[in-house]
Amino acid sequence: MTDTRRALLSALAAGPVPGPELAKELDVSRAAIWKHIEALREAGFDIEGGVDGYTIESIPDFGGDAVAFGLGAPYDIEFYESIGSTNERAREVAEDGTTGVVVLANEQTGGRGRLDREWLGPPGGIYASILTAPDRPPAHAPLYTLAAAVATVRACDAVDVRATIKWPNDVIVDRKINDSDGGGQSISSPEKNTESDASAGRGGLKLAGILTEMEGEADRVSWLVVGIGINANVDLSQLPPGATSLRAETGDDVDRRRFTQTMLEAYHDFSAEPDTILPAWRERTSTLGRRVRIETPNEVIVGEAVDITHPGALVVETDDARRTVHAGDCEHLRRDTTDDNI
Ligand code: BT5
Repeated sequence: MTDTRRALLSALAAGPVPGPELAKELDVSRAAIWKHIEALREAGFDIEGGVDGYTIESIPDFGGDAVAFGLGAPYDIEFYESIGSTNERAREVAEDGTTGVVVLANEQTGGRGRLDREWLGPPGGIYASILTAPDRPPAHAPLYTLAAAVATVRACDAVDVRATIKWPNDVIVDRKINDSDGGGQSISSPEKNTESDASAGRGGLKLAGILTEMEGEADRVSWLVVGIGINANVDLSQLPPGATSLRAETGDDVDRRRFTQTMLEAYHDFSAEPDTILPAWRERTSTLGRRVRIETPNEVIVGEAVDITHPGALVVETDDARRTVHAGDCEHLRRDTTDDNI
């Protein structure tokens, strides 16, 4: 998306603006404005050209221009109906030094999880890779994974899906927590994945995952790509066991445009004030206070998760020590168990 297109969308978001005024404001010709208006119409915007100027009557459900329209964060959106992996594309974009770009897709055909695992990306999802270059040391990168998780949970709040974060990178819907909430917070789940429900006690149903990749020099990140995959308007039949989607949780399609905007705006706010990330994460995690089993490349650690420390390490009290775990796969164990084999 060009700067002009972004400026045009933000000018139009403020209300009707006459073409000549737009041309002056954006320092381009009237013909250029007209071309952009036509392109927006082709992208699905309904734009009226009245006496007061151009007015946006309706916005498409999803897409690059749709998300950029009224977005309260300074990102350019590069949108694909279908792509292999938005993280892959964001890495390519990063190569020439570009930053401040979100690669966004409706479908992923070669999505990646951590450790070369697969991430299923059926159409109707939200697959977003946020490319930035924060002025921070590479060791701080995990903080941005946590920021993305909190940003996603906040967007879930806005569509009445009560999600929590399972360390380090999963956004989950914990049936047990929801069931015991009683009233206000509880969610209906019209579509059930029985196999998944069986795993709820082990850490809930996975709604979103995050994959953070970066390149850096000794003291500074060169580029950082935070890839977020959200099962939005997707049927459970298209997802692996143990997964859920926003549609399955709410019983209806959600507004992916608004969801993406809320998430990107929250992520941007956290990135601007990294000191706010850990406190916000503590408020929305379901890992702290739980018995957990963490598999790292070298060992299995079982104990109670008691805190998170900068830049995203989990503090676990085992039977004989207090351990700080920087990376691994985490499973929530039932509170009453001492066995690591459930
Ligand atoms: C993750 O890995 O959870 C990170 C997923 C990141 C995906 C985003 S989408 C945008 C961007 N572009 C990419 O190519 N990737 C990022 P991990 O913690 O390793 O979990 C992977 C595991 O989750 C798989 O092995 C499956 O068991 C499960 N899984 C795969 N697809 C899923 C889905 N759609 N929903 C829930 N679980 C899924």
